[in-house]
Amino acid sequence: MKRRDEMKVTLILPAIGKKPGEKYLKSWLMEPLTIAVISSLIPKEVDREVFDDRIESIDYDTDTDAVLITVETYTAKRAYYISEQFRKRGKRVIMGGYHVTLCPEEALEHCDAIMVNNCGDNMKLLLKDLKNNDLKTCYEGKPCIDYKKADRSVYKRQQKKYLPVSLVETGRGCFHNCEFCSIAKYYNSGYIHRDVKDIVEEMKSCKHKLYFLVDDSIFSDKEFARELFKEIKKLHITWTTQITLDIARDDETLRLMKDSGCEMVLIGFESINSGNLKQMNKEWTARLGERDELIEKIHKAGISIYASFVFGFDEDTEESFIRTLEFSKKHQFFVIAYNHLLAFPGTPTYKAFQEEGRLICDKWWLQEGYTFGTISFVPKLVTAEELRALCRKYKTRFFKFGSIFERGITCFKRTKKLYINFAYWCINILFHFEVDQRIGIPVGENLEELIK
Ligand code: B12
Ligand code: SF4
Repeated sequence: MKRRDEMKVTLILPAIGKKPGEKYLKSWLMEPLTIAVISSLIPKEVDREVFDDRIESIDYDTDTDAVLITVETYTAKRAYYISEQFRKRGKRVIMGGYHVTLCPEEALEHCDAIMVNNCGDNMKLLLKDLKNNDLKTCYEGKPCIDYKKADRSVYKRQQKKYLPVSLVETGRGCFHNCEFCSIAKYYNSGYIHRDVKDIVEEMKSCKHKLYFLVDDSIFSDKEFARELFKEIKKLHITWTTQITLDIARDDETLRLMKDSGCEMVLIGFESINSGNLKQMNKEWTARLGERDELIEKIHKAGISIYASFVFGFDEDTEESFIRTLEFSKKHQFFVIAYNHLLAFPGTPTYKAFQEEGRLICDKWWLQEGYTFGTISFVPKLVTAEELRALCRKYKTRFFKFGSIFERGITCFKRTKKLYINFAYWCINILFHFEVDQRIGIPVGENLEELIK
C-alpha cells in the first residue's frame, strides 16, 4: 500500500502468450532490461512496482497512480487487454516502446497517453504531469541512450526465473536500412551508443558472468567498439552480441573482440539468395565479398556464430531451405534461427505488401486466433502454409540430435573451454525441444492462468 502523499507507478512487461497448461517459452525469458532502464529514469522518491507478465500474475487492483506498459508488436494484444483491466478500475495507463512508436494512433485507442521513441529526460515531464493531473496524450521522445545504469533491483524478486545472462546495453540503432527491420525505421537508420565508462561500471555490478551486450549492430561505430573492447578485456568476462558480417574485414577489431571475451556473435544473414537480399535492401552483405571466407575468419578468430535467416522473400522456395541448411551445416554454426518473414508495421516491407494486396490480415498482431509462426502475408512461390511448414521442417533438421552431436564435436575442436561447450549443449538441446513448442503459441492468450 502506498502512502497518501507519495507517488507510485506500476511498470509492466506484457507477455507474448503461452499454450494452455504450459509454461512460458524458456528462451524468451531474459531479464526485462527495458523495465530496468525505464526504472532508472524514474527519480528515487517515486515508489514503483513491477509485474513481469511472462512469469507472474498482475494485480489489477494494486494501489497505484499510473501504469506504464512497454509494448512490442507481438505483445500489443496482451498490452491492450492489461490496459483495459486497469482503466476499468480508473487507473491511468501510459504506453511506450517499439510498437507504440510505429503505430501511435492504434496504441492511443487503448491507453491514456503514449511515449513515442526513447524515453530519456521525458520521463521527468511525464511524472510531473501525472502528479499535476495534467497528462498529455503524446510525449515525443527522441532517439537517445543517456542513462547511467539500469536499475537491476527490479529483477530481484524473480531473478531465478530468468536465463543466467546479464543484459547490458551498449548501443541502439543501425546505419543499414533493411526493409523488414523495425530498428531501421525506429532509429531512422542512425546509431547511438552509451558512454564506455557507464557500460563498464554497469557490467561490474551485474550478477552473472555471461553477458549479452544489447546492441543492434555493435560494429556501427568502429572507434567506439575498439575502445569498448579494450576496457571490457580488463573485466575477464565472457560475452556475446549482435554484429554485422563486415567485422571480419577488420582483423585488428576482430582480435580485440576475441581478446575481450567475446565467444559468440549473432549475425543476421537473412538469406543466401542475392535476389532476396536485393529485395530486402541488404545486398551490401553480398557485396562484402566472399561470405564463406568472412565466416571462416570469424571462426578462426575463435568466435562462434549464431546465424539468423529469414524466409518468405519473393525468390524463396524449398530449394532455399535446402541450400541454407547445407550452408549452415558446412559452417557448423553454433546455433541458427530460421524465422519466417514478418511484416512489422511501419516498415517498407509492410507498406509493399499492403500496396500489393498481399497482407492476409492488416493488423495480424491483433487478429483473433493469431498464433506464433502464422504467416500473415501471401508469399510468391510457396503458399503461406507451405512456408510455415518448411520453417519447421528445416529447423527440426538442424536441431536433430545427430546434427547437434556432429556440431558439438566441431565446437569442441574450435574451443576447449568447458563452459562454452556446456553452453553449446544446453542451448542446442533447448532449441531442439522448442522447435515445436514455439509454433502455434496463441498470441495474447492463456496469460491469466496461474502456471506461468
Ligand atoms: C534483447 C532482445 C530480445 C530478447 C529478450 C526480449 C525481451 N523483451 O525481454 C530475446 C532474445 C528473447 C528476444 C526475442 C524476440 N525479439 Co527481440 N529484441 C531484443 C533487443 C535486442 C533488445 C531489447 C532491449 O532490452 N532493449 C533495451 C531497452 C532499454 O530499449 P527499449 O525497449 O527500446 O526501451 C526504450 C524505449 O523504447 C522507451 N520505452 C519502451 N517501453 C516504454 C514504455 C513506456 C511507458 C515509456 C514511457 C517508454 C518506453 O524507453 C526505453 C528507454 O529509452 C531488441 C532491439 C533493441 N535494440 O531494443 C529486439 C527487439 C525488441 N526484438 C524484436 C523481435 C521481433 C523479437 C522476436 C519476435 C524475434 C523472433 N522472431 O522470435 C522475439 C520475441 C520474443 C520476446 N519479445 O520475448 C524486435 C521487435 C520489433 C517490434 N516491432 O516489436 C526488436 C526491436 C528487434 C528488431 N530488429 O526489430 N528479443
Ligand atoms: S543490419 Fe540488422 S539491425 Fe541493421 S537494419 Fe538490417 S536487420 Fe536491422
